[in-house]
This record gives sequence, C-alpha cells and structure tokens, in this order.
Amino acid sequence: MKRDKRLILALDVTSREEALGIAEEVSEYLDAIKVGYPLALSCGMQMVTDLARIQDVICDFKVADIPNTNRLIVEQVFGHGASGVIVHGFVGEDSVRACVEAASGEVFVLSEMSHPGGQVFTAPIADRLAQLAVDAGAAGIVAPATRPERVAKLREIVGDLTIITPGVGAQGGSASASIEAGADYIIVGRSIYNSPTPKETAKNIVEEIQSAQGFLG
Ligand code: OMP
Repeated sequence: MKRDKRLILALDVTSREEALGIAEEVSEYLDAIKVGYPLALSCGMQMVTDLARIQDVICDFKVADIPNTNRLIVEQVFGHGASGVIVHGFVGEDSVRACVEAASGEVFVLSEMSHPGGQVFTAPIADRLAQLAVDAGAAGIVAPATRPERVAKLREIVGDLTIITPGVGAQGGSASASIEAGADYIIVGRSIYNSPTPKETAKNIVEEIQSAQGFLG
C-alpha cells in the first residue's frame, strides 16, 4: 500500500454505480479502498477487480476459519486483484499463518474492535491478537480509532507493523488522535460516502491527518 495520504476509504455501499462514482471522485485523497461484504455480496468479486484499477483494494472479509478454508478464501481475494485482506486472529496462529502464506499482498489481523461490543470479547485478548499478528508474519493489525490509548498500547506490541484504524467520524473517533497515538492509516466509511461532498470531506480528513502531531509523512 502507498504511504502518502494515509486515508483508506471503507466503501460499504451496495450499488456498483455509486461505488465506482465515489471511488473515482475521492481517489486522489486515498491510499486504498476497503471492500467488505456489503459491496462484494451485492456486486460480486468483479467489483474488487474493477476498483483495483482505480486504487489498491483491501478486502475486509474478516476471514475466520480453519487453515485450509482460510487459504482458499485468501487465494480468491488476491486472485481478483486485491492488495490486502483483513483476517481474524482468534481462530489461532495456524489459521493466520495460512492466510499469510497464501497471500500475494498484505494481511491485516483484527485486534480490538472499534464498536462498543468490541470491548466485551476482543479487548481482553487484543494484546495477544497483536502479538499473534507479529508471530504469524502479518503485515499489520486493525486497531480502534475510537480508543487512541489502545492504539498506543498496541503500537508498543507490534513495533513497526502497519496499524490501520477504523472508527473515525460516524463511530466518534478522531483522525488526528489516532495518528498521534501511532496509527499509520485511518479508515473512514460513512463520513465520506454519505457526505454531500465526499471529495471535500476526504480532503479535510487528509489535512487533519497530515497536521497531526508526530506525522512524519
Ligand atoms: P464507518 O464507521 O462508516 O467509518 O466504517 C468503518 C469501517 O471499518 C467499516 O467497514 C467497518 O466494517 C470497519 N471496521 C470497524 O468499523 N471496526 C473494526 O473494529 C474493524 C473494522 C474493519 O475490520 O475494517
């Protein structure tokens, strides 16, 4: 993934025209587009291939199965042109390793999830999930922009692995606080794709990221 704007768009829309329209409109302010189940299930995996012509694509399929099934899923993800994939770590190191071995791009392991429910089951094991990401050879982790103090703690565990952080805007998190806590990238969905002016919103977020204390470009 490029390391330029530090913004990843979570493109959780369900119309092909809307997805391509927003992607084209805001692409200059992005380093990647994240495609999850809403878009992939409504428009098919061809959408990943088409978006990959505009921008690097991370497939957020929260892969969580036995090693063999994980491998089969990850091969499909990269075979369709994605550059990255998000996987769960609670299924164990062997399952995550299978993803890393099958990937021809970056594997991100979920740590603590950003929503309130993420504090019930993911928070108590998040430090171990981050360590598992390191041990399994993943490229990075997903950490909660809604809890910058947790991003800072997880940074201590993962060292120079990449940290991507959702939860900015609609979920209440702040882009600059997350960057200042040690995040590499901010993931934003609704605040951009529901904005009356998506391009302007994306530009403002990039400016906030780049003005954050400690931002080194
Ligand atoms: P907005 O809340 O609309 O900005 O979207 C956030 C995006 O990040 C959605 O695609 C979520 O599925 C995703 N996400 C979280 O919000 N919290 C997490 O803990 C993990 C993810 C993720 O894996 O990307």
